Amino acid sequence: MFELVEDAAKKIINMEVRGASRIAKFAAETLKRFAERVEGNFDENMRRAAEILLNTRPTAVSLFNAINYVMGYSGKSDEEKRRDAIRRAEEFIRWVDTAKKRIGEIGAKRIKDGYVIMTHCNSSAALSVIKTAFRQGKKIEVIATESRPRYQGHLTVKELSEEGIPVTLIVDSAVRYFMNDVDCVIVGADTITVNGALINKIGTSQIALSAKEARVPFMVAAETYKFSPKTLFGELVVIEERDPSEVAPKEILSLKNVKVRNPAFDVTPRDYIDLIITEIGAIPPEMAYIVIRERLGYAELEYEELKLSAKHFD
Ligand code: RUB
Repeated sequence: MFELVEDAAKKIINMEVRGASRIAKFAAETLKRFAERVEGNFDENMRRAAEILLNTRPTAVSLFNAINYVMGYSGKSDEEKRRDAIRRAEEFIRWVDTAKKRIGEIGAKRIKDGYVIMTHCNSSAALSVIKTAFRQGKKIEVIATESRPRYQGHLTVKELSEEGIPVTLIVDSAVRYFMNDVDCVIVGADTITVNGALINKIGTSQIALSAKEARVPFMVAAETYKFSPKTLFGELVVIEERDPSEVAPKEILSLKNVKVRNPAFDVTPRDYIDLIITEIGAIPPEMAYIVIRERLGYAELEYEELKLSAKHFD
């Protein structure tokens, strides 16, 4: 019965399914499929399924928010709970799709004709902004970093090439070299903390630093389910550190006195961020607290509930 969930978890761990919003949507879809089929004690089995999914990748809060959203089901009987869990999963899936479209529309207003835009990694939200601006007839160009060690930049250039958008691929270390040619930077988000900091693909903070120094606006495209309620209650975001074999070959890894580190994400402080483009508007990073309280609906009174789910899921 748990095979379905375990298979899905494997796909997230090996990055067959990757990117914060795809992971979140996939988790909601998996919980929906599981809820449709599960037999026996509904609560207990759903909780186990949720735990398996949550223990895949630690950094993107979208996964936690997706799971927490579906697990907020209620009902008197198992059948009622099943129906409500399915309904909530479908609601979350719709949220992912409509938010992305809206972010594209809002963000495109910040892109002028003739702009050169730099992006990092492969963010569906950032690309939604870029594609929407292009579809509106704006002549734009993109500079995409390769995003070592997993080369998500290759996915970005393929996607943009298919859309007909001119794109230049650069190595991550060439960011400052090209920054003077750039009109704005747009990246995605894995998590936005309560103090407005951004957690995104490793290298994002170097790009933000370089953009600030060159006076280039740095924008983040992030659905509101990328905002972290846990950080409102003081928890720190766990930065995933992946296997060193992704970074260096065996002959390097086996050298004496050499350590190879492979953090997958880094933290960009809010002072480096001009704007966060969400589905509810383009907001300054200082608004993160309001998003978590007013939009996601987490207030202090609900902390116990959140802690409960966190305890189950961590
Ligand atoms: C992907 C990454 C993306 C964000 C946002 O990292 O850092 O910028 O997840 O993506 P990984 P989206 O490849 O390690 O998952 O906007 O599609 O949610």
